[in-house]
Amino acid sequence: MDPEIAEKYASWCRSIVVEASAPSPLLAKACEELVGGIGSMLGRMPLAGGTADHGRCVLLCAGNSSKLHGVVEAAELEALGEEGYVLRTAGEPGRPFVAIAGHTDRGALYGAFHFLRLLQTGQNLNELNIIEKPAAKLRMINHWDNMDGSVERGYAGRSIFYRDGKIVTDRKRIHDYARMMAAVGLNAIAINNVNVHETETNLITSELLPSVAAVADIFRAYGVRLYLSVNFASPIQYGGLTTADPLDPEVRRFWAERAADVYRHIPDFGGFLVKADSEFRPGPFTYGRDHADGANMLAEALRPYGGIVVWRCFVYDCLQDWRDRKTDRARAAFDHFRPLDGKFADNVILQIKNGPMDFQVREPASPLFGGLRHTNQVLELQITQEYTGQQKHLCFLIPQWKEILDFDTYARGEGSTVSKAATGELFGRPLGGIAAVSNIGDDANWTGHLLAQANYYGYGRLVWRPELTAEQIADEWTRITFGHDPAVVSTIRRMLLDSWTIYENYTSPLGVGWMVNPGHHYGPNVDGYEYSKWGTYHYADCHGIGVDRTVKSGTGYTGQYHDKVASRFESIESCPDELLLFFHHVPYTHVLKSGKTVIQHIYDTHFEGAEQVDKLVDVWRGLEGRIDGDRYASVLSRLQEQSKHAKEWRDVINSYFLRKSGIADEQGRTIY
Ligand code: GCV
Repeated sequence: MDPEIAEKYASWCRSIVVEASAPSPLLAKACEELVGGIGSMLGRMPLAGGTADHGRCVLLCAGNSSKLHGVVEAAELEALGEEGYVLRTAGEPGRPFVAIAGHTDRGALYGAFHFLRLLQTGQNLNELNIIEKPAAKLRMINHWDNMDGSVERGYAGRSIFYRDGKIVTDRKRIHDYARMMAAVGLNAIAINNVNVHETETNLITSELLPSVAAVADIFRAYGVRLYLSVNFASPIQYGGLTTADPLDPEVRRFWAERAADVYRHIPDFGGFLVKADSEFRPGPFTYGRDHADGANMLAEALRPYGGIVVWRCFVYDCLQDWRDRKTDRARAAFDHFRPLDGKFADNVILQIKNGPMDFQVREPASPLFGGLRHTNQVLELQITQEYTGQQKHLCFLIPQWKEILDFDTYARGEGSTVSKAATGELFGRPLGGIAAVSNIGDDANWTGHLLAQANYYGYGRLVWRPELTAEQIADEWTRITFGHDPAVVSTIRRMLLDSWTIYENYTSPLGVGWMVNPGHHYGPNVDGYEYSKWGTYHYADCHGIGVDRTVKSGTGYTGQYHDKVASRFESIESCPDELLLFFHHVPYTHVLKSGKTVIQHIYDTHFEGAEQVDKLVDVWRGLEGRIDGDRYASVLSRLQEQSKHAKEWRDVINSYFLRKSGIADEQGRTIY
């Protein structure tokens, strides 16, 4: 930190005064974070627990306190709700102080982290007046961790929670992780994979609940609630019953007993996350019941304790016949859940993936946003880079998420964004929020690719304040992580902001998706999923490519959107280029709005994308000596892998389409 700025900060941060109506562990944590954070930044520990009467200080408050009189009024404090806070510079001349005030201790904790962020990003403290509360009530992380220590779609080492079928006993890493979650504003975590296998089915049993409770204690200390993914067939697998029929009284009793046991161990347990009737997971369909029957049964069990059911909408036919041109996987979630709108209990939230397929580099927003009016919903994003380079490639996902959040569903006229639908604001739903699949593991730097940390950080920041721009988030993360050297900040910020477009350039074109190797999903394979059962096709032949999802001549998917959106996607003229092949089958000679033909666009973007990655390597090399050697080398080696691999993508995709179409590249570049 610049010594001059450090000196200024030090004058504010000599002591921390804590004010609360009752003793509070969360406030104690907030104070501990301030002391530790300030101490490590300034090299001087502030004094904690003094009074406000000795000159400049930081005043940390939860609830109303006489020290806030004339600084934060009672009504203002109350308006902050459960999690909001005020950061305000106040006090008499000569004895000013910075107030960090929440209506609750949880608000104060988030305020403390915001204050530390101000110092890390070099902000002036003289005239602070910041009032914040989160846009989304539920700000959740889903871990796809298994108890054998593996992480489904994990690219950053092994699980931090489990090893060899057990919850780890050394929980230091979990503790650090809980701090990290709170620091970026997250408040809920499901600690096991939604694909709940045999061992994990037992997480809700008396044998394992004491260790789960110990993990919940760690998260509680940072205001994060713990959830578990459950196996819908638990009554059979664990309960010794012959059925998991949600309307069967014995099954209901089973779940009621499990819920009671869970809450005996974890009084503030969040609830159950459920993947049912999806990719071979059990669910209510087996018993001729629907998803509302299934979800409501679990909701009833959790209701006495205030728990919720987060029920996933990722339901589709994964045994599709590729010859069947009528079934369209993109339609599935809406077709299953739209007819059930209004039938779910109040403590059920439907978790909806951002797009209708599965976290591809480009998809339109799911039509369930704006399509469900009477049902709580939560948007599901994927931080882990399953389809976006698996943390070997740089792909900063905030710009993608911004587009999703800002997508206008027109459900209640203009401005009916996905963000408002997910938070519950659009239809006045009591519950709502955003969840995302974690990208962390036990790698020393948490995320494998160091720069992939920016996705986790940015996720937290964005769900707290969706109006933040990708630029702001990239800037913040870069400064917090690497300091303020202008060359470093501007280079890394630019790299992050360009990376999604670059990745899209050399991978699947124009919204078509899926051209990856089956199973592990890394690397190009244009027909990898073309003749498979998964419902993921591009229909490329010698004339053209793309999926006709129109009402007029295709699968009718466009009709799931509200009129204004539906007609934009329905017509080739108004469909945006970047989603053209998602919605339409067109000849390679079709001219895009950019003025290029589809085939030339494919060639150009793939050559350009691979070149852009080479430039990323070059600009990163320009930072040598400006950042520490280890981090420099680790990112460089990932970028070098990306550069090699982008060329593989370029050549596979271009060669495939040259051979299919027989149309030469206008620029005569080498295609194989
Ligand atoms: C957890 C995709 C992934 C699966 C994942 C699934 C889901 O299909 O490839 O690994 O399973 O989505 O979201 O349930």
